[in-house]
Amino acid sequence: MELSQRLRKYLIMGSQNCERDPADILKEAIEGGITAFQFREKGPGSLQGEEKLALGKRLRELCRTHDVLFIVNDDSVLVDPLEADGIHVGQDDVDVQELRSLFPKKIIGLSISNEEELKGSAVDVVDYLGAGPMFATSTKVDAKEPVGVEWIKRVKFLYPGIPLVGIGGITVGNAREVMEVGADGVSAITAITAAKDVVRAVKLL
Ligand code: TZP
Ligand code: MG
Repeated sequence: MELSQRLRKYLIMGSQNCERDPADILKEAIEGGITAFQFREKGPGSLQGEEKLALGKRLRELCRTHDVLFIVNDDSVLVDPLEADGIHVGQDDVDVQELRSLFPKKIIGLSISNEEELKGSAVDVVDYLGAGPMFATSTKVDAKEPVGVEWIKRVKFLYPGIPLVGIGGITVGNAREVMEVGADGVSAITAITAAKDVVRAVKLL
């Protein structure tokens, strides 16, 4: 399957986003039909060191068993131990060219929030882009201003060949808008992790 299709329903999550066992949430999200998962153990309340690795291994195994893409957020040290399919970074993280030389064959994803970031990024070495925040979000402490779905159109126009997912404030209610302007997928944290019925939320997405 093409990467653009595998990124269609993309859950991002760490234990700090969960009020119950992250593995249970991931299992339900897989049952609901996510196609990709990003292990983003980051920010206030997140696990570190051995505990982070141990949780990553549990979640990795679930993804392997169900053939869901497993991407690790911004932690190149975990890519090999977790046998991740790839790594996702933001603008303030490791440079993507450096990442590409470290991981010639892994999937590399990069977040881009505006034209300046896009122009300053080595888009040619990455496999997909994450554009956002689409809408207001309180999940990421240092999230930038919402850019809206226009940003999806703009990135698709400039880089029609690269798989693109929307991120930030995406819900069951607005995911359609993001897809309709040309995104290949939607990624979400809260819309899935905080859903009363995770299976149903993923299906509705
Ligand atoms: N990057 C930009 S916004 C965001 C990240 C990781 C948080 C998205 O979380 P939510 O709960 O889906 O708005
Ligand atoms: Mg960052």
